[in-house]
Amino acid sequence: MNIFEKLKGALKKTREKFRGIFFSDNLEELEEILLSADIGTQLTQKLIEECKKFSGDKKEFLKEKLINILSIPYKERFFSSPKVILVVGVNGSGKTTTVGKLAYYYKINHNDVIIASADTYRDAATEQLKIWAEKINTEIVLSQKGQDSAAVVFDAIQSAQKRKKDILLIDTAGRLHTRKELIEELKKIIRVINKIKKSKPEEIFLIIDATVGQNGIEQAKVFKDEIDITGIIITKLDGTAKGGILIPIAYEFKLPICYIGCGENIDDLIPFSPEDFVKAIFED
Ligand SMILES: Nc1nc2c(ncn2[C@@H]2O[C@H](COP(=O)(O)OP(=O)(O)OP(=O)(O)O)[C@@H](O)[C@H]2O)c(=O)[nH]1
Ligand SMILES: [Mg+2]
Repeated sequence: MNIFEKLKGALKKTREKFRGIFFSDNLEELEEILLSADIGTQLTQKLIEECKKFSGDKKEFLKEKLINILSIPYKERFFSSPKVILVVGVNGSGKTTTVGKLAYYYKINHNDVIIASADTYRDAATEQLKIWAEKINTEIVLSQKGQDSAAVVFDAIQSAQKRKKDILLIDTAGRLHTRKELIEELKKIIRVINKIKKSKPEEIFLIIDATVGQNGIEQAKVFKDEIDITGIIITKLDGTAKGGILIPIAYEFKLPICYIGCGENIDDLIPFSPEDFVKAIFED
């Protein structure tokens, strides 16, 4: 199956929400469709106002608008080897699974990858990541419950430097007593990265579970306000009708969507393309 077919398959339920657009030129109906497709009130109003002023094919106009909204410029950064990629997000959003999939993706693209488990809060967090490492056949820096996560990251960078790895992928905790505590812990990890690497991490990916719908916007806000997020990965697009949520997220936060997760298998990660995404939700 090619990537586009896979994307279309994952977006099956989301596509159904947008389908009505084919059959309507009526602005009120279009407004209803956009609202029901998780575009949000504010952005829907804006799009409808713009549609009103446009005299040509409104569907084509909307398609172009959505592609523009999703086309946030993304520039990969590189400071020094190993490239450090920190994966953050609330509990259950799909961080550990995404670290596994990313490690596989980078590996098949000819990078020497090491992964580290800096989730020292949840029982068996390290074991879960170890299973992925075994599947991918990649090295892993393990941790123990209760250990200082920043210390784990310090060791992981040293280890990755010593072994001349291209990429260090770091899984972090999602479950702490409060959201504030979680952010403070992540800031501490970032300070340690700055100290040993003498630069920021190259990437901080925020993982958002598409099934939470509008709540994803709230999550993006909390993290973006506090942490230098470089990109978003939306998970669990398969099986949800709420895939439209990535449109207001990109619009509001101007953060690039880098990958989408569309299943629980190792290769269920698709590099994000605004054109393909919009084509997949609009086309039959
Ligand atoms: N269908 C589907 N399930 C996914 C996807 N990504 C993750 N999951 C599932 O979501 C659940 C939570 O995933 P984890 O990777 O453990 O999430 P996490 O953010 O690491 O969770 P915590 O460490 O507890 O914060 C697991 O059952 C995963 O298999 C996806 O893209 N599609
Ligand atoms: Mg996890």
